[in-house]
Amino acid sequence: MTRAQLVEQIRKKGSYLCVGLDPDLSKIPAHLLASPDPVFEFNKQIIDATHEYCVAYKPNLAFYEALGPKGWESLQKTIEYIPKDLFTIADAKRGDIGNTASLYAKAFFERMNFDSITVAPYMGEDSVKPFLEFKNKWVVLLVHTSNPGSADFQLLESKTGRKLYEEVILKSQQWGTPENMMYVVGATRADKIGEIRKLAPEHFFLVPGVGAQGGDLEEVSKMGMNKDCGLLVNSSRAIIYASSGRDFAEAAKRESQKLQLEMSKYLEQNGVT
Ligand code: NUP
Repeated sequence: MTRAQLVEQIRKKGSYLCVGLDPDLSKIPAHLLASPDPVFEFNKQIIDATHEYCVAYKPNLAFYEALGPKGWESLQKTIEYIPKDLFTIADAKRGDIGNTASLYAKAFFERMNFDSITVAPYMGEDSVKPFLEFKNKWVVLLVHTSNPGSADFQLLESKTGRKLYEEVILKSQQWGTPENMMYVVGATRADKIGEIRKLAPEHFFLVPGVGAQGGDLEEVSKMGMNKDCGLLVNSSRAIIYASSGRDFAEAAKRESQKLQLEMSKYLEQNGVT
């Protein structure tokens, strides 16, 4: 998907919501466990209930890999089921030497047809560039993550006086463009989002951490939005596990609609309509 297509979807739907598809067999409603593929059945019903209100889906690979070959099958079926006008993110956090990175790119962009993949920048340029060679596919680079441990390395100061995550943003802008690279910026440190926006005015940010991790949508939107919106705000557990009963899809619909309504207000306030 191109940047223009993504922006068009955001304007059309009045939403920059990304629904995280992190299905956990110990949490999905018990009545689904009897179906031949409970994970896919769960995702299918979540997608049916939420696709009007979101512009992206982000399956986190851990939840599928943990189930072995069957998990990969559920993931493949899920990605094929997602309507084609929605942006897809493989939250796989890959990163390796060049020839290996090329095969990771092939796996997620060609075999599974994801629009984008999360990549760790730690191994540097040659580990990221192979992902950028695919037309209309995106790298979502980890910059300032939402977890407490993000301070361990990301906030270290370099010789220049800048923090490591700032160096990542500046350096990576020599590799990719706002047309094929996004940055992961956690919602739990909304104060940082404004600073990061100054370093990367045009790039989209994938912002996880709203909902279960306590990030604030209003603050994230105020600090992070640019003229094309420039945000994809992810919520996983707060949507998909809004109810653990037979009404889980209805509850997910309610939660995603609530976020979409709030988002449409912020889009309007920022003139992104
Ligand atoms: O910084 C990050 N924080 C984060 O939570 C980068 C991520 N990719 N994630 C992922 O986003 C996390 O692994 C999970 O898949 C999702 C957040 O889920 P939830 O807290 O909304 O349930």
